[in-house]
Formats: sequence, structure tokens, C-alpha cells
Amino acid sequence: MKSAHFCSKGRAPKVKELVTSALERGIEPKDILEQGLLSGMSIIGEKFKNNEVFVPEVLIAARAMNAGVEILRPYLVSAGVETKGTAVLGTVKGDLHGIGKNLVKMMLEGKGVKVVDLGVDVSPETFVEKAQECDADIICCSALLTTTMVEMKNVVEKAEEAGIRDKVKIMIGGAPVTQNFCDSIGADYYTPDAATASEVALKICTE
Ligand code: B1M
Repeated sequence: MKSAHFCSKGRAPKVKELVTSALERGIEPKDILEQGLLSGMSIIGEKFKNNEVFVPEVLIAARAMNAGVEILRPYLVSAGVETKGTAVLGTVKGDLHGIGKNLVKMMLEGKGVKVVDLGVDVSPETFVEKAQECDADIICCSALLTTTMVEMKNVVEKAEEAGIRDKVKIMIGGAPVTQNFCDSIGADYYTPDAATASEVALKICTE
């Protein structure tokens, strides 16, 4: 679908025009979303993973995708198109780095996962409370400092204390985070980049 091309090229006005004309031609909103916008974002995700595009291009493409989603949203709701699942996402307590977290949000949304963005400097209690409130499938924690990544262990423990550990998967990432660290704190998934995070999130939600 042409909107996929323009979405991956970050041309928001063109995407809006194409989504509107596709709707006028009677194309199903779900097809416009999946074969148009989401497939366009997947192209960007692959390129980002392979270092063929970088943060600015991802931000521009996400803006174009969201411009199309905003037009589609009422049609998707009335057509009963379900989101694939829900993730709460934030940067951990004491950490103000939000750029990577925002990329993870865009990529997850690009896979049709609803993201409740908690922002930065998020306490373990808030991660768990929000996960309970929105019956999340995944808690996603980001950290950029070696001094704050330890907060991720507190999120795992708080989820256990709240009795939701068996209901919610915990995915972690951020530059200093590693698979070994993930295993050592009992989190479920470590993902090295936003595109991989979105692939794993989709797998979790559709399992
Ligand atoms: Co700060 N900072 N910073 N900083 N900062 C780093 C991270 C640092 C590496 C710079 C350095 O010293 N070389 C260093 C950390 C050292 C360490 O502990 N490892 C550092 C420091 C020390 C600090 C301060 C302490 C500096 C000071 O004040 N003395 C301070 C801390 C403030 C705080 O957090 N409490 C500080 C502050 C800041 C700013 C707030 C000013 C700013 C952030 C602005 C913002 O985010 N709104 C900032 C920035 C920009 C950086 C650098 C330059 C860039 C970080 C970044 O955004 N990278 C950084 C140096 C560097 O990395 N070059 C540095 C781009 C981003 C896309 O990558 O976040 O890794 P990243 O995300 C990737 C993957 O990690 C992954 O997907 C993303 C894209 O593929 N990913 C996930 C991320 N989260 C994920 C979650 C997942 C899965 C994948 O699952 C849920």
C-alpha cells in the first residue's frame, strides 16, 4: 500500500492524504493500518536495527505513522479493531534519559501494541500500580545509567509483592543493560534495541 512507502519516508501530510483517500475508496481501516502504516514502520524498524537509518529518521517516520493513526482511530474503534496488547513503559527511578524509551514506544505502537508511557524517573511502585490499573501484558523498563539500572530489580520484586508477577512479563533495556543482568534480576526479556523490543512485545501479546 502506498501509505507504507510514505510512512517509512516520514511524509506525514502525504500519509494523511493517502489514508483519507483509502477510507473514501472503502478500504478496511484494519487493512490501512496493518498493510499501510504498521508495515511502513516495520521497514523503518529493520533499517534502524541494521544502522541504515538513525534516531532522527525514526522520529520523523513515527510522526508520519501517528498522523495516519489519528485519522484512522475513530474508524478502528467503531470497527472493533483490537490492539494487540498493552505495555506500560518508563525510564527507571533516578534516570532522566527518555530518548531511547520514546523510540521503544514508537516501535511498539508501530506493531499495534498500546503503550502507557509513564515518562522518566518512574518508581517501581508506579510501574506496578499502572500495570495493575491497565491490566498490562508487559512492564517495559529503560535505564541509561549503571547507577539506576539496579532499580529494575526493584520493579521485579514489587511485581512479585503485588502478586502480578505471573500475569505480566518484564522487559528491560538501555545502553548499560545486558542479558546477564536481565537473568540476574529475574526479568523476562532483555532487548538491545527498539525494533527488537517491538518484535518481542508483539510475541508476548500474541502468545
Ligand atoms: Co546522560 N549519560 N547523563 N544525559 N547521556 C549518558 C547515558 C552517558 C553514557 C554519557 C557518558 O558519560 N558517556 C552517561 C552514563 C554512564 C553510565 O552510567 N553508563 C551519562 C551521564 C553520566 C549523565 C549524567 C549523570 C551527567 C551529569 O549530569 N553528570 C546525567 C544523569 C541525569 C539522570 O538521568 N539522572 C545525564 C543527563 C543526560 C541528559 C538528561 C542531559 C540527556 C538525556 C536527554 C533525554 O533523554 N531527554 C543525556 C544524554 C542525551 C546522554 C547521551 C549523550 C545519549 C543517550 C541517548 O539518548 N542515546 C549518553 C551518551 C551516549 O550514549 N552517547 C549519555 C540514544 C538512545 C536512542 O540510545 O537510550 O541506549 P538508548 O536507547 C536505545 C537502546 O538502548 C534501546 O533502544 C534504543 C534505540 O534502539 N533501549 C531499549 C532503550 N531503552 C530500552 C528499553 C527496552 C528495550 C530497549 O525494553 C523496555
